[in-house]
Amino acid sequence: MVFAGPRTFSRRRQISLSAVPADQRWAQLKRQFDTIDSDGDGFITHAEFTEHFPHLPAEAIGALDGNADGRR
Ligand SMILES: [Ca+2]
Repeated sequence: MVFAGPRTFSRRRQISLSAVPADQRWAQLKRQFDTIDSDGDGFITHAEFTEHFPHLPAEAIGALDGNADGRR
C-alpha cells in the first residue's frame, strides 16, 4: 500500500502508543521537555528550542507558539 489513509494511520498510532504504558510515555515526555527547558522555568523559549533544534525553519518554530507569547 502506497497511501496510508487516516484509518491506517490511526491503527498504527494506537499500536505504537499502546505498546508503552501511559506513565512511561509521560515520564519520557517530561524528560524530553526538561532537557529542552534548560533554565527549568517550565516554559520553552524560542532560544531554548532553537538550541536543541537548530535546523528547523523559523516557520516551524513559530507555528508551535499558539498564543504568540514567545514560549512553547
Ligand atoms: Ca525555559
